[in-house]
Amino acid sequence: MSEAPPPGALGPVLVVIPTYDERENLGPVVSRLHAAVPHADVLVVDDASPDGTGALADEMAAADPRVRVLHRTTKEGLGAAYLAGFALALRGEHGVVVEMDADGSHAPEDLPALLDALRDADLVLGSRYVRGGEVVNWPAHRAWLSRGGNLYSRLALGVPIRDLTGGYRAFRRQVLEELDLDEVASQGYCFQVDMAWRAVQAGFRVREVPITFVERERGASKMNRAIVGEALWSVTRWGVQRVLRRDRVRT
Ligand SMILES: Nc1nc2c(ncn2[C@@H]2O[C@H](COP(=O)(O)OP(=O)(O)OP(=O)(O)O)[C@@H](O)[C@H]2O)c(=O)[nH]1
Ligand SMILES: [Mg+2]
Repeated sequence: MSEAPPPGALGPVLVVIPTYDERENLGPVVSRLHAAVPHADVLVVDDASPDGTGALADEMAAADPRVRVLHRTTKEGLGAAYLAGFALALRGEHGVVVEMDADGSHAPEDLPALLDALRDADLVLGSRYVRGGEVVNWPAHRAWLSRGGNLYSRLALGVPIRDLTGGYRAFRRQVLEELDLDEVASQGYCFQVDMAWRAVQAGFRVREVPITFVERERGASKMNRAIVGEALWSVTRWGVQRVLRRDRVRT
């Protein structure tokens, strides 16, 4: 990792990028990231991708001190990959930890705006569904699934957040230190709702900034029915718990 002290009072920035079969995408996304935010360190978390993304990441790390790789032996989902990345991040000195997909959907060019918003927030969510946010090239069924999932999550949890399921985020280190990450069991995209919900409940300041989300051009999606089912079940459970807690306080 680079040793130079970065600008900004929040401290060095670590961008965690989970990868599973992203060989064609990882190089371009990290180049774009370093063009946009040159001081950002990168932690690639690869789950033994069959296409050799892990080996490519090792080559990138050998050539660039800002890049590190965490190799995991089995594919355990996005949530587990991020949790492993966060645990490693917290052993280091970074003051800001960013979540970013490897497939180019999260434009590295939007990262300065996320980091800027973190000055007066604890968690910044890149949002497709606030004014100025956008989704490009999504088929109708993906758009409806995402809109419906977000509407359901917002109503069930009672939070005024438009994009709870997005995965482009910047955390102040303190958020990851204070949340009980050992308790987070969500594996797929439900992980994103889980983390935002925990941050809100813990009283952290959560802010949304608009992003332009572009559907991947290369490689395959890892989205599947099990991931959607997990999210639906978990959000429903959290929503019911919230209502029961509220009723208990009233009586
Ligand atoms: N390490 C690891 N990374 C994963 C796993 N599942 C997904 N990812 C990565 O997480 C990011 C998001 O996954 P995507 O497949 O792009 O999911 P998505 O954005 O909902 O789907 P698309 O819109 O089709 O791209 C990508 O960088 C994936 O490579 C996993 O089990 N382990
Ligand atoms: Mg994607």
